This record gives sequence, C-alpha cells and structure tokens, in this order.
Amino acid sequence: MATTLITGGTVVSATGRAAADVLVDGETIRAVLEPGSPLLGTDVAASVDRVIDASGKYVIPGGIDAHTHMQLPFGGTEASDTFETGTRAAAWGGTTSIIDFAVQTYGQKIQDGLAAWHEKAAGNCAIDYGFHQIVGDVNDESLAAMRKLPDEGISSFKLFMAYPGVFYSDDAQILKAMQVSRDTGMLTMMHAENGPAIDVLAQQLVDQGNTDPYYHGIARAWEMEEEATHRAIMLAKLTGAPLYVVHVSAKQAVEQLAWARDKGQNVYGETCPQYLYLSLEDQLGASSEKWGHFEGAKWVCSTPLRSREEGHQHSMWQALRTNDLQMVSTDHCPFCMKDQKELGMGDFRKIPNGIGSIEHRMDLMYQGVVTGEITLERWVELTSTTPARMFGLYGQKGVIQPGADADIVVYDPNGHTSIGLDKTHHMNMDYSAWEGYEIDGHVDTVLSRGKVVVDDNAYLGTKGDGRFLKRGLSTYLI
Ligand code: DUC
Ligand code: ZN
Ligand code: ZN
Ligand code: ZN
Repeated sequence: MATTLITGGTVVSATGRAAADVLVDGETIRAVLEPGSPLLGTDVAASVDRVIDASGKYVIPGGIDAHTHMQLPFGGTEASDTFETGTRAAAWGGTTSIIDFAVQTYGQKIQDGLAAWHEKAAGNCAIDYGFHQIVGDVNDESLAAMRKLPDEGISSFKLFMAYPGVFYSDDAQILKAMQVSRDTGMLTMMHAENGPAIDVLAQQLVDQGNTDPYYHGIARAWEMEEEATHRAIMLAKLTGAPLYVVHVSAKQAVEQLAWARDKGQNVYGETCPQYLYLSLEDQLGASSEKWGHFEGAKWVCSTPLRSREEGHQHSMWQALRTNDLQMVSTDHCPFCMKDQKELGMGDFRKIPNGIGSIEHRMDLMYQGVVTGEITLERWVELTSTTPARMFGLYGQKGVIQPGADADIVVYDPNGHTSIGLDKTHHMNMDYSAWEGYEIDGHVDTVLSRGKVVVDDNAYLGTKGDGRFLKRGLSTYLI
C-alpha cells in the first residue's frame, strides 16, 4: 500500500501542538518527524508516492463519533442514514470512526440484536465502526449474555430511563445491569430522563391541545433530566458501576455529574453540538411557509433543546472547559421531514426523535475554538482522543503517533464551510438542522487507515473499506 508524507502542517494533539511532518506507511503512521527532516530508512524514502502539503493547516487525529444511530427503528420508521450514507457523510466531515448502537429490542435475544446490527453494517461502511449494545430488555437471559459482550469487542452498553414500552429499564433492571457493569468493567451508558413522568406530562399537553413540536421540549423538562441523572448516579454508586451519561443538555444534570465526580465517583458525560448551539427559543420561533409551526419538528430530539434564557448552552460550554463533561458526540439520528417527522403533525409525541449532525461535528466544535470557548487542543481531545480512551480504542485511534492507524484530518483554519442542504450536506436527509451555519474552517483532506477518502472537496472513499472495531475496556476510567 502507498506511503504518504504530510508536510508543513501543525500537528495538534490533546496536549499540545508542534510543526511536524507525518509519514504514513500503508495503513499506519510510521513516524512523526521534525519538519523537513530526512525520512526514516531509504526503503520508505524511495517509495513515498504521495505528498500532502499541509502548510498553514492543522493535522489532527480523525474524529471519533461515539454516539450514532444508523438505520435505527424508531416510532414506526427508521433513521434515514444507512451505514453507507452515514459513514460517507462522517468522512466528509473529518470523522473516521463511529461507534453505533446495536439494539436489543423487547423480547429479543441480545445476540440476535447484535447479529442484526453486524449485518446492517458489514460491507457498507467507508470508515471503521464499532458498536455499543443497547439493552432494551434486561432479564436473566440478557444479563448472562451481557457478560460475554467484551469478548465480542463490545465494552459498553446503554440503558434507557426514558421511552416506556420501547427501550425502557426500571430501577430494578438498571441495578442488575449495573452489577454486570461492575463485574465486567463494561461502561454503563445511560439515557437519563424520567420517561414515565415525561409521558404523563406529554399526554396532558396533548389533551390541552398543545400539539406543536415545541411542546416536546416542555414535556421533557430539565427537572426530568436532573432527577434521572441523579438516580443513575446513586444506582452506580451503590453497585460500583462506571457510568457515562449520554446527550447531557441540562445545566442541572451537569451539576449532578460534577457533584458525583467531586466525590470520586467514576461518572462521565457527553454533550452534543445541538445542546451547545441550538435552543428551545429557536425551536419556538421556527416557522416556514411550507411547515408553519411544524417547522420545529426539525429539532425534535431527546434530550430536547433547552432554553437559552435559562443558560443551559453556556453551561455546556463551560462544562467542556472544566472537564465536568469529557466528550462531544452527535447522537446522529436523522429523519426526513417528508414521511418521517411528518408523522407527528398534530401530535408532537409521534415525531421521530433525532437530529443529523455526523457531518458537522468537527466543524461545529472547531467554531468553538474560533470563538474562544475551547482551545485547539481541547477540540482534539473532545472529538477524538477522549472518545478513543473512553471506549477502548486509544493507541490505535485518537492520536497521531507511530503505530497508530493513519486516521488523519488536514484541517484548514483559513478555509470556510457553508452548511446547508444545497451547500455542504451529504447526510441522507431532506433538510439540515444546521442550515445557514457558517464555519471559519474547512476539512481539506481525510485519511482513513492511510487511504485518502476526502480531498479538496472530492469524495474518494469506498463502501466496505470500514472495518469492525473490536474495542477493549475503557482506559479512561480510574
Ligand atoms: N434520542 C434521540 O433524539 N433519538 C434517538 C434516541 C434518543 O434517545
Ligand atoms: Zn438517548
Ligand atoms: Zn442516542
Ligand atoms: Zn481548504
């Protein structure tokens, strides 16, 4: 396989930056060299078949999006990105690995749910992919099956405190699953919202005629997130399970995580770009000729967008700086307006929940560097290095060093990216949740295990090149 030299750039890691050349040999990084230094060994020097000029640009480890839902069945429909279209869009945006959620549905065996997910993904991904396991039915059989997941390269599972009747686990089930987490070292991931209480509030809103998408966020009040986060923390404390709370959006939930961490508990959290940039007020104000107030359905996701007046977005950025939150994933779960989000016209409860962002995470988070919310190094840490450490991929992924997979992004801080359906958009959706966003930065070149998959606004990836990542246990946990 080809050798590639990336010259003249600034290599950025979670801990620093330096001018350096990166030599890629086949699928892996061979060396990180002083700028312009002679290549190691004439065998390689003689055969460098490609030089990428990264002058004035950042050279960073490829993004790792640890929370995606390709082809997720939800609310009578299915998330609109396949593993093929979703991983292609990821590559366009500088993300070179995903960790998707295999689903065990109610009444199904975990092994069967997992096998079905392998079938969906195998041969279809352009970049490497791993799985977490959603355990949608905690019972004696699934508790036994969970113990075998680490051998399959699946070192984390997710439970839902929301969605009664769909994926829901009650406290007794959570406790039992967390005991498996403690025994095996698998990370417990939690969707922390009080689903039964939310469902009552949602029913009452609909009964009062409040059916617009905006009321999705009213029903899913921050108190429901704070309460569930606290309950998850206490159950984790009791059992000794490590806990990772997904898609944190409420400042009060962050306070719970910070409180638990201050007491020495192994508790972590991620947020997503939508909770940093978008708000409930934006959703309330959304209206178009075509959709009227139903326009707000574009941003129906769970946890929901939060009030800017209440300061949640500010609090998420701050938590990313203080390490009260450790990572940014997308919770990529796209649905089209036509035939999908539309299902909830007249009843917000029937709008499939989710936003598509996999393509824009690296850009949107770089915008946080531009505005001074986070440092350049923190950008790399939040989007690549910590995801690799948290989910058992570090060394192979998440870092530019000899021996690591050559998953590399050349990012141009002087470039520009206009986001929108007719601009930069490769997700399988008929709208963009990020329409009109302008980014001061640009993903120029993307390597996935040494192969150039995006270069100069051209896509060169191939479906099926992505391999399943057998993950180890987390190396982030204390
Ligand atoms: N939240 C979403 O927005 N979509 C899928 C599932 C979830 O928890
Ligand atoms: Zn969730
Ligand atoms: Zn999710
Ligand atoms: Zn450029």
